[in-house]
Amino acid sequence: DAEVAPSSLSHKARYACQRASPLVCANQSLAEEIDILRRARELEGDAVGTLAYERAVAVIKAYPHVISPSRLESDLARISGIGTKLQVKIAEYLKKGQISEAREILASPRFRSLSEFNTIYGIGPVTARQLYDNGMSTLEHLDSYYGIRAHNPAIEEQADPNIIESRWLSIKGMPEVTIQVGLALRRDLSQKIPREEVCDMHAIVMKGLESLQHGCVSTIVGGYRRGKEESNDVDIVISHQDWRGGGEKIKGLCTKLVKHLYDEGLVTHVMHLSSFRPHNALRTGHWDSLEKALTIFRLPEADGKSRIHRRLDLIFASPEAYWTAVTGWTGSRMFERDLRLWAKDEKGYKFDSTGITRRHDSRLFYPKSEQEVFEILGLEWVDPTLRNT
Ligand code: TTP
Ligand code: MN
Ligand code: MN
Ligand code: MN
Repeated sequence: DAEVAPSSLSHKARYACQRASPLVCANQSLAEEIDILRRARELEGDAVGTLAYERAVAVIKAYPHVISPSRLESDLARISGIGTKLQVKIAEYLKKGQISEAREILASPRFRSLSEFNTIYGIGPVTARQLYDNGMSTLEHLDSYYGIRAHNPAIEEQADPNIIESRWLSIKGMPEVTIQVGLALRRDLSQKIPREEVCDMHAIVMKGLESLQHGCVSTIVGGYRRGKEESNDVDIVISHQDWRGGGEKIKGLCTKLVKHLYDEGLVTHVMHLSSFRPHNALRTGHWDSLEKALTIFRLPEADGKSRIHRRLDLIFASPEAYWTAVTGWTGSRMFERDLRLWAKDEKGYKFDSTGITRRHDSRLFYPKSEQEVFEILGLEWVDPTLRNT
């Protein structure tokens, strides 16, 4: 057996946040085959089917033994999330090394187009289907529909700093501008980011931040923190070391940092910028919101060679929300979903990136570490590298 999970985390536990899910699991190719079935449902907008297959993949990702026909029958089939339909598919995989439905999906022109469209920043499943249903099937079709020329400096580069404000406004609430940028930069943005470059980006962002506000703290979250060798973007959660009064030092810093990085030529596009949201009913009196910027970033030229555009997400949290933000942005998506479900259904807490609230008395919790987040929620510690559910 490949991976040995810490003994306290049972692979049979009901919630993904109670299980150990390594980056590469004992049945990796089976998990990937079933993920194709999930992808097809997701692209077609079948929410129930998507979740069912997502849960199935999650159970397999936490299953510590190589699955054999006898294990399937005697053990795996008894785990909730693996229904009869899925058992048939797994049995087929064990016999033939593939699932025929997955092969059919991969060969389908509609699936291919929707998949390809969905790789573009700004194009989700709904837009992908609309475009396909309007007769478009290739990225070149999208280029002409969205007015992307082979070379489009206005979108590829942002040379004039004076238009940054209007560009921010134009991108906010205008999904088609995001898609134009996504299409124009697709050759860059489709390339994965190695860990070393993630660290270089993090270091340069923090250097800029230090020049604006001394004493900030940060954690690189997302897939990088879960141990992925290559990431699709860089996610950084930022706060301030001062537990008292640190919130004031963080407020408004997101916009300041983005402007600073833009002036330095590091941030080239701002796809989304949000500051404080109105407080939520359960968390009055508490600075409960996160400031967030979704940007495109490019490292400075090195040895006369220009670097490629990368996606960079910056999340600012008040000190009391720092560890819930780190937990909430580490992922995976399924892990986060089950964390919220577990907190709500099993513990009577509301958990999200902005904090933890006990429902019956609205008490707020301010965890001082990520371990404390798990303790408050009554969960065993799960290392970030075991959250690849
Ligand atoms: P992503 O950056 O989308 O995904 P990832 O880092 O797991 O993998 P990669 O970037 O390599 O594809 O999201 C990171 C985490 O942040 C994810 O667990 C969910 C969370 N998240 C939010 O809470 N809100 C958001 O709006 C987004 C986009 C992500
Ligand atoms: Mn680093
Ligand atoms: Mn990410
Ligand atoms: Mn991200």
